[in-house]
Amino acid sequence: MKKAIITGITGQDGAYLAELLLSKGYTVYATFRRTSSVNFWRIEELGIQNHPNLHLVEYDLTDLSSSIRLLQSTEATEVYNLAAQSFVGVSFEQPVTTAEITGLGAVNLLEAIRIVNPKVRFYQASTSEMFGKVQAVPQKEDTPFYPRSPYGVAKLYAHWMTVNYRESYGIFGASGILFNHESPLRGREFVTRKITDSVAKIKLGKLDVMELGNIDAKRDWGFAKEYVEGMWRMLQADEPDTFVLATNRTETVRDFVRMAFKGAGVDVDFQGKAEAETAVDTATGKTVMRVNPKFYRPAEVELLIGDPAKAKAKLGWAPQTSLEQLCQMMVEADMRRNQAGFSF
Ligand code: NDP
Ligand code: GDR
Repeated sequence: MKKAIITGITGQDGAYLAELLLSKGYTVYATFRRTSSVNFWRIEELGIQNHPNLHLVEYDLTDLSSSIRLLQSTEATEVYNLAAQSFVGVSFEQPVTTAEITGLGAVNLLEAIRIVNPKVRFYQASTSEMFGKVQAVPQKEDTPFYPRSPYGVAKLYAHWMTVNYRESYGIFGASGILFNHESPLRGREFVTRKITDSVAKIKLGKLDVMELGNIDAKRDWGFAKEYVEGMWRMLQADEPDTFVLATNRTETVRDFVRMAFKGAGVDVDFQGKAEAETAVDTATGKTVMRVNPKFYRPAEVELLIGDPAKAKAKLGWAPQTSLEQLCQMMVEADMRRNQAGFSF
């Protein structure tokens, strides 16, 4: 029976990846941080919290000695490093913490692998945020990096350390450069889920208007459940490598707002420009979205669109779910939750 470590089980991808590995017969050691009230709502929603092969392990990525003990005690042969301070906006407020967790944290695990068992296969959750300021489109594995946030810079360090441990010590370090991937399990601070949750609240009369930042930003959004399959495939490959996972379609945040309202049966018109832009319900004339510059970032990634051709050719991976289907799935989940008084 294969044994895998997943760091970040309380996050979106950790939950989906645990579900996938358990379905493949793995024993999964899934790590969570000590907090005063740990929240396992995602694995509960997937119904895997009591799976006999799922072992929840208390662990902090910033602690080298516990990384070493984690490797020793589990004897896992695959490590998926999904833990991170992953919110770009917060990384501008907490650059040092972001560097320690998102950047150096990965090195703690790489060092633990080097010390305990260099044969362990390692997956690093890299990101399209490393491309940052547009150098070329669509972005692919050899596009130059130009990160635009402390988060992007920290992830770029972790990415290069993964490549360096691959080249220096022969460690099987795979780096997945994943573009934005969303789902009903997405955290509510990220824009897609903020939008679908707000749309549900507005539709149910629990909120008047949602406030957003830069709605001109363009993102390549895919479905998280399909992206964790790509992570697994990267660790089953013959050689460690770097792969882009993306849909090769890009839309603005504004388009996603329109799509989400449509999914709830509401047509909206956008009016005004920049900081004064609003979206108005065409049936009632009510303003349901307005821009608030407080959500602008000091530096923005304007356009992301990825080319997943290498992953398709070498891993047989391709996205299946359209953005319309994904958005509809999220709106419906948030309608159900808000009707039931669910608040995560
Ligand atoms: P989430 O923010 O949902 O989850 C992050 C996880 O990391 C949480 O379980 C969190 O725990 C944990 N974590 C944070 N700090 C520490 C720490 N010091 N020690 C141990 N665990 C910690 O992220 P996603 O699931 O969306 O993303 C997974 C990974 O993929 C992240 O590394 C992210 O940066 C990266 N990524 C995500 C993309 C996306 O679109 N979703 C795209 C590209 C990369 P807690 O709940 O306690 O905060
Ligand atoms: P991102 O995702 O920064 O791409 O990072 P996020 O959903 O936070 O932002 C996407 C775009 O929407 C704009 N935006 C807003 N964003 C948020 N969160 N809240 C708002 O109110 C809002 N209004 C406009 C942002 O400015 C941005 O342009 C995500 C994370 O999951 C990272 O961990 C991951 O690495 C990348 O995706 C790929």
